[in-house]
Amino acid sequence: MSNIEKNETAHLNNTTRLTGAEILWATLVGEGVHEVFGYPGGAILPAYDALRKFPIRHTLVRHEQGAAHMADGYARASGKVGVAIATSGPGATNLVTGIATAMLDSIPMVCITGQVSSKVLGSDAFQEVDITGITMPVTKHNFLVTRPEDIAPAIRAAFQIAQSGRRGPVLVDITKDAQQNSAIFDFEAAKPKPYQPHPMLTVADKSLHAAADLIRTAKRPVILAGHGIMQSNAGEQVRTLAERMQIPVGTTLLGLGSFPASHPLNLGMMGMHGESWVNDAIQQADLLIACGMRFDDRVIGTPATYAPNAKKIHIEIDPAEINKNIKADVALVGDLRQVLEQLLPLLPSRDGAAWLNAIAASKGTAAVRDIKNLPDSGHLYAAHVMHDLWRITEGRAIVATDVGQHQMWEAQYYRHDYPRTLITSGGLGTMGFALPAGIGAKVACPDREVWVIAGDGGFQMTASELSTIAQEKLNVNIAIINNGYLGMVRQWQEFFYEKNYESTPLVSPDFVKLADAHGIPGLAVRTRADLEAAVQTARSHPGAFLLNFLVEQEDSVYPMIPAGAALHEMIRRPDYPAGHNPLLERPEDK
Ligand SMILES: Cc1cc2nc3c(=O)[nH]c(=O)nc-3n(C[C@H](O)[C@H](O)[C@H](O)COP(=O)(O)OP(=O)(O)OC[C@H]3O[C@@H](n4cnc5c(N)ncnc54)[C@H](O)[C@@H]3O)c2cc1C
Ligand SMILES: Cc1ncc(C[n+]2csc(CCOP(=O)(O)OP(=O)(O)O)c2C)c(N)n1
Ligand SMILES: [Mg+2]
Repeated sequence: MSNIEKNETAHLNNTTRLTGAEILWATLVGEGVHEVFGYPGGAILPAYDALRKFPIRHTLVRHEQGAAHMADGYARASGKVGVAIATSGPGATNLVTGIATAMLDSIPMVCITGQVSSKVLGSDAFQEVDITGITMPVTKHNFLVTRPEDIAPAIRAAFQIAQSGRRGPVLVDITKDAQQNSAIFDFEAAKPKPYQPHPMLTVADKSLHAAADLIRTAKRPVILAGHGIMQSNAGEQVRTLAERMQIPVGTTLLGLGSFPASHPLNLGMMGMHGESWVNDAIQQADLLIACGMRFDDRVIGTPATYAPNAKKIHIEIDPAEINKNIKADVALVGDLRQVLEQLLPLLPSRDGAAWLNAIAASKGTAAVRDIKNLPDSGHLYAAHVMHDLWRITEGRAIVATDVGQHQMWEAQYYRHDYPRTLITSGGLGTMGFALPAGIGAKVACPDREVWVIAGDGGFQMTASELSTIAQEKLNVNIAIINNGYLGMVRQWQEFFYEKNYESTPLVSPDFVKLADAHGIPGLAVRTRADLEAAVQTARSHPGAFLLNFLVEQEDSVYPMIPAGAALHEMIRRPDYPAGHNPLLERPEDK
């Protein structure tokens, strides 16, 4: 029996008797949730029935994977917890890819699934799956709730777990009878005990001083700027460290934006498709200061040959990351911002000119290899698109990318000066991520310009979410980098499988017509000359707009470290015969 009427939640107090379904929404409201992404079904229907009574905007997705990626994109753009909702069975399993995507990148997210009634649990009831079992390895934690009185404590614990320490996704599976039955709702009483960091998460003075000694005496130090900088809100502290000690900074893919791209100390992205001079600097360094990054294999190449002469200081919140991929000489386990606040007073300023000059000299011709500077030969290169999009949007857009070559070109040519402006699946590399993640980002930041950049392959994995954009009337701009291939796989086939382009050429629908079928206008762009006008048309259109960029089909992402090679063993863009060098600069690019 419900005690609340439509949209009347103000009178809820700690002795109100509510249905479990109402408790669910009331708890979410109490946690500050105003937007959720979901898809209904039988086992979650009591919750949907109660939704109209609460001040929560529900975005109806077209596939539950979309709900998870939207919640993820919402979290990455805002720093808040994203919420996704699905029914039992197939609804819940459709979330799994999105949950794993969030897990690998430590994104705070709460997924709520309906479950069959507690009395039939374990009987292979209609649409029953053991979703807590299935998601155990890809969640930070999960709950199965069978009683209405347990809903508020589980949801509140889920929010605390998702946001504390190393962030991540949490799933709460709630049986249908728990949603239907009633209990006293007491938001305050459901509060979890204060988060207790692991005892290891206090930095010992000894290790702080050891780190300070290494930094003071290093001749060739490099800061490795990772995703943890944004999660710890430590951009300012990292910048102080870099500027005061004149230490160059390389960033990971997920660290892009954590340290301004235009800052003179920023070298650019490291790793498999990073800049050669960044990787060379790391290989020659005598000290690496890892700030909230986890030495992913895309970043280190072969561990045995990684930065052989460097001592490593690893500042990291999760003790499990210490010595996992790379041995740390000094481990500072804790929140990055707090650790740096303790470390900075121990560090006087330092002159880094010799090392900075050496790195600048090492750039050589690599710095002008940019294909963004290709003369207009009538061909359109993906790098043109990224570079011009960056220029036209003044680097201020939130960009959600998919996975593949276009993702790497975006990382190389869209220069991120601001945190939380790049939303991309790094760890799992989930194709189909961009469109729903971009939708989530737009819902989180309605006043920001949002661009979805997807490949022709990945876009088709979640293209059904165009309907969500139409229904929700969201102003999201979409750029499809259409190369007619599963490009990143084709590139690997070109380099390592003797150009056997098995199953990578891709026939796609006419994306402009596809958008049109959803009431979304669009344009095809074939030349760089048409690029700017098309982008401006998209930007000035009040609603969503799709641009289908028909780019050079067999271009590859350079440089590239082949999997398993050392960081300095990069494959470089091939030289071109005299007179055909496409690396010439156009005056307007300078
Ligand atoms: C096709 C493809 C190509 C790729 N190529 C590259 C490449 O060339 N270069 C590259 O860099 N990446 C590349 N990646 C991405 C790569 O796989 C990893 O996702 C990325 O390197 C991880 O970056 P990270 O370690 O900064 O972030 P995360 O994986 O998110 O790790 C962040 C770390 O910071 C810690 N942390 C979190 N919060 C805090 C806090 N408050 N205080 C302290 N520590 C904290 C976490 O525990 C974690 O260990 C590629 C991905 C794809 C799909
Ligand atoms: C769900 C999923 N399936 C397969 C892959 C493997 N994969 C990585 S990149 C890629 C090709 C992507 O093609 P497209 O979306 O056209 O982007 P492009 O590389 O051409 O820019 C594939 C198949 C993946 N990352 N994710
Ligand atoms: Mg493609």
